[in-house]
Amino acid sequence: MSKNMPSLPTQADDMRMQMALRQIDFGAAPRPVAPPPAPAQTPQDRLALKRQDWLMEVQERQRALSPYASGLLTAENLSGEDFLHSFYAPGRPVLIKGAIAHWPALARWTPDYLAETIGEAQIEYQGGRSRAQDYELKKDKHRKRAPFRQFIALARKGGNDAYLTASNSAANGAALAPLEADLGPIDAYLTRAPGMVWIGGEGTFTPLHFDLTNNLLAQVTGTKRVILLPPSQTRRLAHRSHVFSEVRDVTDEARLTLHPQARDVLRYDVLLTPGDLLFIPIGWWHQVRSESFSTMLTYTNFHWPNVGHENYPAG
Ligand SMILES: O=C(O)CCC(=O)C(=O)O
Repeated sequence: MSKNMPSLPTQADDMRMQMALRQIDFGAAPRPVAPPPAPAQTPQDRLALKRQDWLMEVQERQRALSPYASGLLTAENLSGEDFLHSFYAPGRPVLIKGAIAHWPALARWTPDYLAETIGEAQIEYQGGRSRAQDYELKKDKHRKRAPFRQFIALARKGGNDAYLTASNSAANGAALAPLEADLGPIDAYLTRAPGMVWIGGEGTFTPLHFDLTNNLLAQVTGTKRVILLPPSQTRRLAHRSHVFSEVRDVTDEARLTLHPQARDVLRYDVLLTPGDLLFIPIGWWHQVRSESFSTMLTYTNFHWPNVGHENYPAG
């Protein structure tokens, strides 16, 4: 596995042995996708949901007994097989240091280079964010267009107002295509489908939410602080609209005063630096703050099924 993980040198070997013992299950047909559960209507339904939350918390406490089963691991040179067995299939996050450090983009993607390369091409970004709290939930209201050079000038200023995010990627594919030459493949985990570009200044903030896919974040320029919380913490996070938490920011004292149950949540703080990959499994809560001008890509095109979004009970 990783030369950075001296406490777990035999995990992959153990895993291979266990898998070999279970080979008999490998040919089994995939299980059909269950229909979304009916909404809780009766007091018994609501009690059943509370019991589900209870079980998730008990299981989390049990996982904490072992570093093999819990915590946020950091890896280097993680093979596709080890990524699948130790992280992707169990739905466990991992920070993979330096995995894309060799990409030409790492040395090139400064604000000046980006502005020169994309120039006046029209792009879409998320704007007017500092006047709103719900800019992620109402992302369509915040779609703005501008020549790329103008957007970069906004991003250089810093703050949370302007951010080019994954939700703009469908509109920006052609305009940002020249940047693809600066990237490389991540063949161990992903197919060759393009990633979604994020560009923003110091201070962009993505509030607490989870995604409906497994995601791989690839940090190119600058640093980001990512806070990850396991799905077992959901009961404490005022999950009321779509995939968002009303807590918004577990580091903000004012929000914690409104939502005191979120004060002692189990969380993992990650500093994402250039060259790193961060795997965020489906359903894991996260919030992200840029500490500097930042560029990043996100990918969902894993070699393995990435399902769940198609039958999420959206409410
Ligand atoms: O980097 C960010 O600001 C947010 C990334 C994120 O939350 C995601 O990809 O789901």
